[in-house]
Amino acid sequence: MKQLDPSARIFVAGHRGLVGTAIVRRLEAEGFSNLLTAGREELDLRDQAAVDRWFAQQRPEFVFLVAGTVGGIMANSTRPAEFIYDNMMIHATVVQAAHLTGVERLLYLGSSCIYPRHCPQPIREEYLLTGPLEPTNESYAIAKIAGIKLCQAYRRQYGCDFISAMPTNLYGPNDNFDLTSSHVLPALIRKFHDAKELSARTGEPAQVTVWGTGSPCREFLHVDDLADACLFLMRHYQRDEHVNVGTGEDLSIRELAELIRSIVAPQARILFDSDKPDGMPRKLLDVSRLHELGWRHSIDLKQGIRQTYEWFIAQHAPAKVGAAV
Ligand code: GFB
Repeated sequence: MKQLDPSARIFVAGHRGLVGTAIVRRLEAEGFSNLLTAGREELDLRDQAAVDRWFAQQRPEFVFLVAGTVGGIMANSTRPAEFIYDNMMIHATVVQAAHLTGVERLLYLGSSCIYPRHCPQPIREEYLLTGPLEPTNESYAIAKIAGIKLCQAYRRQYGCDFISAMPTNLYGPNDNFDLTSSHVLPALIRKFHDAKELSARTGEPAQVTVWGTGSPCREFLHVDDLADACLFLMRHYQRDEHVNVGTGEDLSIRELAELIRSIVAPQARILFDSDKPDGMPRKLLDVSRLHELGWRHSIDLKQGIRQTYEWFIAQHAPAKVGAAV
């Protein structure tokens, strides 16, 4: 069997996203020289015929399936049709084309929202499909569950070596900082940064509105740790059960807001808008399967937020680099 060595032909599906950019960065740093990518304008991953043609021409040997329509709680609840259609189609076309062209191994990336809303915590892999889903992201979760089942079905019927990883909430460079569609961590970085800037201009006290009650808990993994885990699993994991990927530690949204405030804008006041949804009360992953395989995360949350804030400033307010961090 072909190994994942630097000459392997590797397709990173979704190479412009938060996860895809981190995987490409990591593969390039390790000297992989045969990376295959395709932008949206070149290849619509929802189009089976186009995806089949692309695979037949490019002949990837390994595939990181990290493409999809993603977003935070508001985007998920207001655009459920896009979340279910785009993701189900993308997963199905890529898995089918990978099977037809004899891809050696494919890693499919899901999400921790696949688990029931009222799961025992921490969440073990076997709790999948044991209860109703969280309504704010049901469409996305159904598509992600279908992706796991696709990989398992192709393994069972055709012997394909397709594996699945379920990451917890992610953050890092190249995240989406748009306040209507982003996840909480980049949203709060932007809100505290903007509040500090506004206060400096107007002399008014800085204040930030956090959605919901602040009581839900979330676990956060830096995307460079996720990329490391994806390579680890691609190299060492060949079973059909999906694997949780996280840190095994969580904090409340209130604590997260206080942590980001301490890094970005220590003077700012925090308000809560309880008209906005809380979503899942808690979704802490049990990561013992991954630990037993021999992988652990290495980027501490505070350090990761600092680094992400530096990236944000360099991208969004380059003139102020150094001054604000
Ligand atoms: O990160 P987030 O949008 O998604 O929200 P989920 C997490 C929590 O942070 C929720 C609160 O309780 C939000 O109400 N929050 C507070 C905020 N302030 C903000 C803010 O300014 N922006 C945002 N976005 N949230 C998503 C799912 O769930 O997680 C997806 O919708 C996916 O399907 C993803 O699984 C990883 O963690 O609630």
